[in-house]
Amino acid sequence: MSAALDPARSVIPSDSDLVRAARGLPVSRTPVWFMRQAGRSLPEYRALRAGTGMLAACQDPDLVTEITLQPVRRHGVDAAILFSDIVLPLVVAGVDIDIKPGVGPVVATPVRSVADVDALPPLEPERLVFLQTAVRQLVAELGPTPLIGFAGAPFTLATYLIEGGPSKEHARTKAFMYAEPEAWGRLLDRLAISAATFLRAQVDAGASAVQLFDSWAGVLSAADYAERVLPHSRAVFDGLGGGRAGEDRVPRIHFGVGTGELLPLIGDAGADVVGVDWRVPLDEAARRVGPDRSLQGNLDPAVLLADRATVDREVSRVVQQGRAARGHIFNLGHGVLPDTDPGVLTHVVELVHELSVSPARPTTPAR
Ligand code: 1CP
Repeated sequence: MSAALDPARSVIPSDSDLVRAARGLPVSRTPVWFMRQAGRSLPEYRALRAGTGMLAACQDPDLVTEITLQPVRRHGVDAAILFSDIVLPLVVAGVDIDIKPGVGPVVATPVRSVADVDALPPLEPERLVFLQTAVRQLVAELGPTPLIGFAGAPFTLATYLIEGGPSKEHARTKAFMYAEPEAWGRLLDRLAISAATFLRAQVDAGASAVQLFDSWAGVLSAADYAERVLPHSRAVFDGLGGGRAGEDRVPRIHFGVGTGELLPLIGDAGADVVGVDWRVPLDEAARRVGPDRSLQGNLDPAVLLADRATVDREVSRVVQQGRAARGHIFNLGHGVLPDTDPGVLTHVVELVHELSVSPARPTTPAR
């Protein structure tokens, strides 16, 4: 049962287990949500999306609200994540991008020169009314359950713009980064401003936390990441404002795949929580990011396709290793795979909660 439906756990989102874990405060139990928890694995999502394109769905506040709520109702997760996509700020600004089913974002005119960079339209905050309407509706519906807003980090968005669509090696992106350092800097500057605008709109409308997805940053060496990418990701967090970590600003989560070598740097970019994939165990990740940041992760999504005993053993290992971190938000190491049985996700939520109940902060109020 979600906190929204369970009066014994009625708290406000800013004092929820998710927000508390992000700040390194004691929790009643380890909070859990799943990247890509809304979407392909849910039959109710497929029914609702039938006949509506992905980008149209993302800009319809009522559809966004309903799709975002589906996994909260079904699984009792400790957070909702706004149904949207990392390319949406570009689409709203007027860049010709389509999300092709089974493929992902496809860019009509890839960015390959300084002139292409300069031709990118800025994101006007006035165009985000639909987004703020969706966030407000969600906050009202969710009650004590926090809503996570999100945006794509400059590097990961640049891979789509430069490659023209999904790619594995991101070779063209790296070539552009090396060959055209000035245009690269200008492109990432612009993407940072647009990401900060997109996040700020969500926070202003009531989101309780934000996640910056730098999904593909793991293809970079630590030196290139530090010099050519990190300053732009930091600019997103700086642009979001809200002061130092603490009660006065919503927690920030920063996630990428294959970032084992980058974990200390990712922590330095300004987040309160570092998202970790399954390659690095959380106790080792805690050593790499240090004592000032919480961790999110890191069950291998493929484990959910295995037998129940394996699922239980791996969930328990992740919960256990997460205790080494300042705070732990249970998640997968990347998004839910489309073939995942939704029943297994519900089971994982229950199991994480069972394994992590803390006597220090009981789930029912003391008498
Ligand atoms: O429940 C949720 O997590 C919210 C939904 C969500 C999120 C957080 C969607 C819906 N997209 C995203 C972020 C996103 N989009 C990321 C970062 C997270 C990650 O690493 O998985 C990335 C890289 C994208 C880009 C993207 N959009 C891809 C990946 C393509 C590639 O390079 O491999 C795809 C397939 C999309 C389309 C998309 N986004 C979301 C959905 C439900 C879909 C499928 C749309 C459809 O065809 O129906």
